[in-house]
Amino acid sequence: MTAERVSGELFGGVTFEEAAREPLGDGAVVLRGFARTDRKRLLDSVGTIAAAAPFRHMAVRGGRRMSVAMTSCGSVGWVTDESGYRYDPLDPATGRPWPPMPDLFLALAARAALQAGFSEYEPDSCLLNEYAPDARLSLHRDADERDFTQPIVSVSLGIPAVFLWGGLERGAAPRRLRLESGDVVVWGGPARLVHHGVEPVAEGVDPMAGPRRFNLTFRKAL
Ligand code: MD3
Ligand code: FE
Repeated sequence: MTAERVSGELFGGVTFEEAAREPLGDGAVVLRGFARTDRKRLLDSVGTIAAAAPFRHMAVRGGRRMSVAMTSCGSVGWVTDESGYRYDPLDPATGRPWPPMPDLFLALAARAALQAGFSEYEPDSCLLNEYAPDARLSLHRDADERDFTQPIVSVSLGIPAVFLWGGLERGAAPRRLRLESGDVVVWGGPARLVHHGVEPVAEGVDPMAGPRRFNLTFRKAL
């Protein structure tokens, strides 16, 4: 296979990137393996970001700490504490601005959004989630952003997880979807405010990431 084809050149009228598109439902598209060839460089960037803005288990209102550890990069980062959720230009753990968004992150997110029909996607924040085995994310909506016309792009890295995709209303039985290292999902339009979550992650070891799952979610927060 030629390098041109691998990077997505026209091939029988259809690019490899287009061929990997799997519609999941109204407004949601799975791009299987879209970030596979970038896994190593993405994980290296996660390490660089975490060295400046460490992963931490944040407290939610009520005081419980999340099983998922989080950090951010970009001009703002998502934080939660006793006073609620917000996007903050400073990392409360260090008092410094969040690390800049790597060019690789921006380029990948824009390329994935384009595949789902969103041109000129310019996220200003990327939330990095770290899951050890047993960590989970209960059903929720991402509604702290200002502009719901902008999609969210998510990149899975490391050990697999079962993603839960609910309806627009709370209480709808969620669909289950296995996400593996290098899978990318774009959520926009009618899917932008669906309830979603992650089942407790099973034990496992990924050759590049070790016994962990990372998820990058790109957001246009401001
Ligand atoms: C569907 N993260 O950080 S990414 C989150 O795997 C979050 O770490 C999960 O949900 C994770 O908020 C899931 C997939 C995802 C992200 C945002 C969405 C799905 C979404 C926003 C709207 C609808
Ligand atoms: Fe979410």
